[in-house]
Amino acid sequence: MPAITLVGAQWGDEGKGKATDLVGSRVDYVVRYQGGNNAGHTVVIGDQKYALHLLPSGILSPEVVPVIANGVVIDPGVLFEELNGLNERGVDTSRLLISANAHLIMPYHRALDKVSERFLGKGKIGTTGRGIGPTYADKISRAGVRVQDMFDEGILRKKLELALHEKNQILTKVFNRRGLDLDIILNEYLGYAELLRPYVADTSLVLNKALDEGKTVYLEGSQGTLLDIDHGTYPFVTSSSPTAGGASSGSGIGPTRITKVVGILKAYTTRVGSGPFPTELEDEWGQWLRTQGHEYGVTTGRNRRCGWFDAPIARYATRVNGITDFFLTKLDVLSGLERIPVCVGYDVDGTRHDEIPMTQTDFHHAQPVYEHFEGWNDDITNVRSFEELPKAAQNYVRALEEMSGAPISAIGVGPGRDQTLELR
Ligand code: 2SA
Ligand code: GDP
Ligand code: MG
Repeated sequence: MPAITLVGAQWGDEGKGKATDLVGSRVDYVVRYQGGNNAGHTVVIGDQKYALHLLPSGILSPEVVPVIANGVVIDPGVLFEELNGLNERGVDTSRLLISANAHLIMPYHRALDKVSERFLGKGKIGTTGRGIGPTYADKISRAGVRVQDMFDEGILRKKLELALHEKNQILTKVFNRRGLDLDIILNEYLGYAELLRPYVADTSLVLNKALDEGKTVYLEGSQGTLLDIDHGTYPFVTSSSPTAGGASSGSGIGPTRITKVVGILKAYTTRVGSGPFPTELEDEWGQWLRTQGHEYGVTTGRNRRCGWFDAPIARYATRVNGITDFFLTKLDVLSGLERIPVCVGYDVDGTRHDEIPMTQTDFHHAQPVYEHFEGWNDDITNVRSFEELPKAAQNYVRALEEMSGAPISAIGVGPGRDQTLELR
């Protein structure tokens, strides 16, 4: 059986948590391959709502083995807080596996994330402040601390000495903040080491063996395509690779073993943080979408910026991820609109663009060109088949499918597990 990747097709918060949870009973492993506790994945099961930040959404399915793979950055304090929170709600988390190669978020990463955002002022990225960027920066510059380093006190101390030599200079001299104490950090992380030990594994080996045995592996992306460090709206991106290529390097599963890439696509568009967003609505319609769709950050509580569906973005996601099919979410949110605008291209300083412009400067200038689709009034949250949807909703879905370049295989009509229409 294959490995399947799930990616956010826009700027995150498309409903990946729900989509992953849905396949829970049909897969054996659910793997996080990038990002950290910047993610906020919501799963609604009956009257219970779970907000997951670091743990894979598969943790809620008793038959699934959840895996935090090498591409993830882990804040151990947050990890145990999340595990304890789930345990208190009766969720068994003992099956969790964590890669020995995953990098650790350290207190100086969190401090630097916050202080550099403050320094950037109006030009800030709008990060979640969880230390994600500085942790990946250290990983790439080969100065990071990995999970396995916690099991060797000598190595951990040496790495911390090197890191703090640099970070404390930056914190005190550049940003006028207090430096951090090596022994306090060392003792805190040595404490986590013993708690973490039972979960740590060679996750790439485990996953490849599972595939050899015919098991199904589901690679759950966080954030989204347009937040990818390479393919997103740089520098207004996260510091990892949420796109499908990242699933391979972030898990140690070769690309030839991944046979399906599901794009999660919201029926409109949202974004948290700074950066270009051509269809953003800064008027009462943006507020209308925010209210109807409950568009607030799951991790930070921030208002999400809201706008109409952007077809060039969906096409771009299909292209850079090799999306094989889409899960269209939140169609129910659009009920009650007379006409629904959809961005079909851009006007950039008088020139028509059918695809995302090559340069960020052009993308910042992109004005959406809209086509309007007939809306529907009926509440569709109880609909369970495509044919039961109002004709106008069916037409809207079919139009999005045609413009996005891959078939839509499922539609979300509410946050609940059962509020999903499967198309094929
Ligand atoms: P970071 O913290 O370095 O990853 O921030 C860099 C950019 O990435 C965006 N980002 C996100 N965008 C959408 N959803 C995310 N998760 C949370 C959620 C966000 C929240 O589910 O709602 O609660 O605010 C997420 N994580 C990172 C971020 O906004 C920056 O634009
Ligand atoms: P993720 O980061 O991609 O997992 O998405 P978030 O959890 O941050 O945000 C998606 C929100 O939409 C959550 O509150 C979900 O419960 C909710 N949701 C998911 N699918 C649907 C849907 O089809 N309809 C509605 N109304 N809500 C949905
Ligand atoms: Mg989210």
